[in-house]
Amino acid sequence: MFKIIGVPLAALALSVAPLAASAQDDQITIGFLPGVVDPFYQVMELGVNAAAEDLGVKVVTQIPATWGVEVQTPLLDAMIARGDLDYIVTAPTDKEQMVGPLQSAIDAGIKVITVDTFLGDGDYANGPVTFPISYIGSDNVEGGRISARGLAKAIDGKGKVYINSTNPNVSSVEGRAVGFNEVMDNEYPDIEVVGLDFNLDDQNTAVQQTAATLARVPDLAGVFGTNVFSANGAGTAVVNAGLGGEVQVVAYDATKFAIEQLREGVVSLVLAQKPFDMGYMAVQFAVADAAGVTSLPRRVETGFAIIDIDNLDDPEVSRFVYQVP
Ligand code: T6T
Repeated sequence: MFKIIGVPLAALALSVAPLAASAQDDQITIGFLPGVVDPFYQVMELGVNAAAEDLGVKVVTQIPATWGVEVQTPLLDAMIARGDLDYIVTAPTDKEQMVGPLQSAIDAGIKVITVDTFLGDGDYANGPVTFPISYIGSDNVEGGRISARGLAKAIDGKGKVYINSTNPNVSSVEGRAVGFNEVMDNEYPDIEVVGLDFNLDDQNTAVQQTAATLARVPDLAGVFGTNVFSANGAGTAVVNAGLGGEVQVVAYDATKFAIEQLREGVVSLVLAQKPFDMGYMAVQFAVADAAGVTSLPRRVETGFAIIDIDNLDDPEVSRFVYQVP
C-alpha cells in the first residue's frame, strides 16, 4: 500500500514520477470492480490497464458475473480484506445500497472513485454522498434525451414507443429513462410511451419482454434499449417478429451486434459511450490524488459518439464501437 504521511505538497508534486516507478511496496495499488461482464466494461478494463501500464500502477480486477448488490458486495469485501489497496475504481450496481459497502472501503483507508454509475445523486460536492473522489462517466440523462430525439425522428414524431431497461435504482439506466421520458413528454405530443420493463441485465429476458410488448401493442413504432442487454434483446425480438425496419430500435451502447443491426436497418441510432476514457481517467485521478492533487473535478462527463447509418463507417466515429478481444 502506497503511503504519504507528513510530506509537504510541493515535495509530493515533484515526487510523482519517482514514486510511480519505485519499488513494489511503494507502488499504488488499485482495485477495479465494474458492474458486470459485458463489452462496455471490457473496454473500460482496457482503459484501466492502459493507464496502469503508462503510470506504473498495480491493478487488481474483479468483474462480477452478473449484475447486482448481492454479487458485487462480497467481491468488494474481499478486495477490502486484501489490505493492500490504495484506491477502488468501481461502478456501483445500486446508487443507495452500495453506499454502506463502499463506506467500509473508506473506513479501511481505501479511497473510492466511481465510474459509469454514481452513488446518491452523483453530486459529490453537495449531495447526500460525498466520499468518492469523483464520478467519471456519461451524462446519462442527456444520453436519454439524445436517444429520444433519435427515435422520434425515426418514427416521424408519432406513435407508440416502449423502453426496455435493466434495473431500477441504477444511476446510469435510470437517468437514460428519465431523459428519454422528459423529451417525449415535452417535445413530442404525438408520441406515447407505453411501457418500461426491467430485464435484470438478462438479454433473453429482454427478448421475451420486447416480444410480449410487440404482441400487446401491435402498432408499436419504436423501442429504446437502455444498455447492451436491453438494446440487443430488443433488436433480436423485433427481428424475430419479422418487424425489422418497421419497428425502430434505438440502442444505447455500441456493441458490434448493435452496429450490425444499424447496418441492416433494424436499429436507427446507436449511442456509444466512452468506457475506455472512463477507465483510463479513473486511474489517472488515483495517481493524481496520491501525488497530492486537491482540485480534481468531482464529476467528469466523458461524452458520446452518436452513430447512425450515415456516419458508421467514418473512422472518427467507428473507433468508439466497443472492440473487445
Ligand atoms: O450501459 C452500460 C453501463 O453504462 C450501464 O451502467 C450498465 O450496462 C452497461 O454496462 C451495458 O451493459
